[in-house]
Amino acid sequence: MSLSAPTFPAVSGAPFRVAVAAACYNESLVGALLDRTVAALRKAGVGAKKLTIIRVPGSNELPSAAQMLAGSLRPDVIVALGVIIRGDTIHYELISEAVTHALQRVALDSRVPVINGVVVAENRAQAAARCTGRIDRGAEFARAALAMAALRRKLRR
Ligand code: RBF
Repeated sequence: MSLSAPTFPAVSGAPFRVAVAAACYNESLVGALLDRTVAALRKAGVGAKKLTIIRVPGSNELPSAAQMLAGSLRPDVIVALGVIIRGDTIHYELISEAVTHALQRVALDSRVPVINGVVVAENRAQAAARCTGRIDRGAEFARAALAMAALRRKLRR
């Protein structure tokens, strides 16, 4: 994962409905990631009533949750948050790859952008740097979400 955060213009979140699905596995890390994502969305203007947050057991459940959210709420964008740590699972590669592909599939099938906010890390320290440390992945995911929500609104037929 790159350390250089993408730079794109700030987008106001005021017009958008945003749904966030967050895994409970590695709770302290995902909880911090969720707090940072929500803080950045709110700071960008997403109203409290336009923000839906649901929790699922682990990252493996994020694609189904995203699919359900896309079908029921029809939000402008979905953010899927999780933390997968190599040492914690022998099927680390399998889960992270499967989740990545499935989130993309949900986005393409539902036409609702899905932000892949699953932090995949070699170890707990690396994951902590991205969720609670100086690398603010939460804010990055929030910015990506609003950029995609704005793009969808602009180009949607
Ligand atoms: N879920 C995560 O979000 N991150 C993990 O690092 C993680 N490690 C797991 C390790 C093992 C051995 C197992 C069985 C599950 C793990 N899960 C993890 C949970 C997984 O995403 C899912 O919730 C369960 O497999 C139930 O489908």
